[in-house]
Amino acid sequence: MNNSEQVSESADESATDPANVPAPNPSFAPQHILVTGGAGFIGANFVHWVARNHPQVHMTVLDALTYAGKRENLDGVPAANLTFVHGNICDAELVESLLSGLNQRSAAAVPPIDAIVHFAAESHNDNSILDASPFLNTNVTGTYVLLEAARRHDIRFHHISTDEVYGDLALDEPRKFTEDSPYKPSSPYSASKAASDHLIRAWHRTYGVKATISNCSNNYGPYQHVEKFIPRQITNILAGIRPKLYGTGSAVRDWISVEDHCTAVWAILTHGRIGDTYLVGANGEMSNIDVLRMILECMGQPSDAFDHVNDRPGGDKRYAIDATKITRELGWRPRFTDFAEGLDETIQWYREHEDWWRPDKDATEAKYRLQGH
Ligand code: NAD
Ligand code: TDX
Repeated sequence: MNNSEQVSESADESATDPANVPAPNPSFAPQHILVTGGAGFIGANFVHWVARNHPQVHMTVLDALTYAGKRENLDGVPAANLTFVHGNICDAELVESLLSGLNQRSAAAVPPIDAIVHFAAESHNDNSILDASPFLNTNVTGTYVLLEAARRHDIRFHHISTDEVYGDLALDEPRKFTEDSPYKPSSPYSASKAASDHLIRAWHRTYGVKATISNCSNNYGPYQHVEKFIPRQITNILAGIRPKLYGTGSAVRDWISVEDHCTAVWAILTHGRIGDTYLVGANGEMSNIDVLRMILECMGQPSDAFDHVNDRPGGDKRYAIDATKITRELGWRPRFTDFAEGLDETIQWYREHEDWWRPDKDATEAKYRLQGH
């Protein structure tokens, strides 16, 4: 892979403590990033983070504004940093027009797009069990469209993926996922993400696309859709509905603050080894029932004030990330490792943003009732 066109960046605004970043790889200083799915949960957090920490970078957000995306998630991002395009990543003509600069605002002197950070996806396992087709369109075909565009324009590509591509681990084993774990996805969602990872690897190897992949564990924080575990339970309590726990609640997830995920993506984009995969996690393993009990306690509810509901068909038992590679190679470390504190702040955010979540709540719960959840 030829990195010669990648330019040096002063390490002043590194994703983590710059003193800890050994930066063994050629560094890359993006000037204009195409952020797909930037109006969703993690994408929006990433756009806010980049605008705050790297204000010289322009971002074009391409987002279809599905049920999971909201334009207002980007409110507060300075106009100088952001171009918002409402559109679909499967639309090859639109993607081409963005990379060719045809869609650019004439007034601003914005440099051409030199990187794609690809968050856009159908992201919810339960939805994929009801209907897999949007998952195949967006996660597989959409990724293919973006890869072909990155190939034509020879630009940097970072793909956001998930630890779910590795299937699950037993509750009682010490093993964690590493970059060498075999792919073994369980759900239509995770199978579609695994397929997209394979496309990235193939386009790198065959065509030399300058791609990297991150596989991250479960994120929590502001702007997460109320369909997901933590926001669903918080907003249930706020709406006077009893929280719903799948099965016994023994399944384990490895929680990471969304801001820590964003700094990891930045570290990989700017210093990652082209063609490589990096696992991202914060040693945050916790059973679902323990997380729910923490939410109940924090919100002043009795510890048994919830319902057990149907388990997810094929539901994964445990995820756990070994983040040694990204720590050793890029000096990245999670900063927000006090889960109780992070959960408390997240609860506070949902308390203060009822206008944001309320419009989605009824439809989300109605869909869950169909599934016995
Ligand atoms: P999300 O569902 O909150 O947001 C997805 C965004 O993509 C939305 O804004 C939606 O409108 C947009 N989108 C969907 N289809 C599109 C299309 N065809 N064209 C353009 N835009 C489209 O998802 P999220 O939780 O923010 O996840 C973002 C990425 O991170 C996904 O790729 C997901 O697989 C991955 N990931 C998520 C987690 C997690 O805990 N949420 C963990 C690891 C990896
Ligand atoms: O109401 C619920 N009750 C419950 O017990 C919901 C919605 C979920 N659960 C359980 C199922 C899982 O064991 O909680 C766990 C977490 O569920 P989700 O929030 O749906 O997340 P998960 O399926 O683990 O996937 C998430 O992390 C990996 C994201 O949604 C994915 O996009 C990401 O790839």
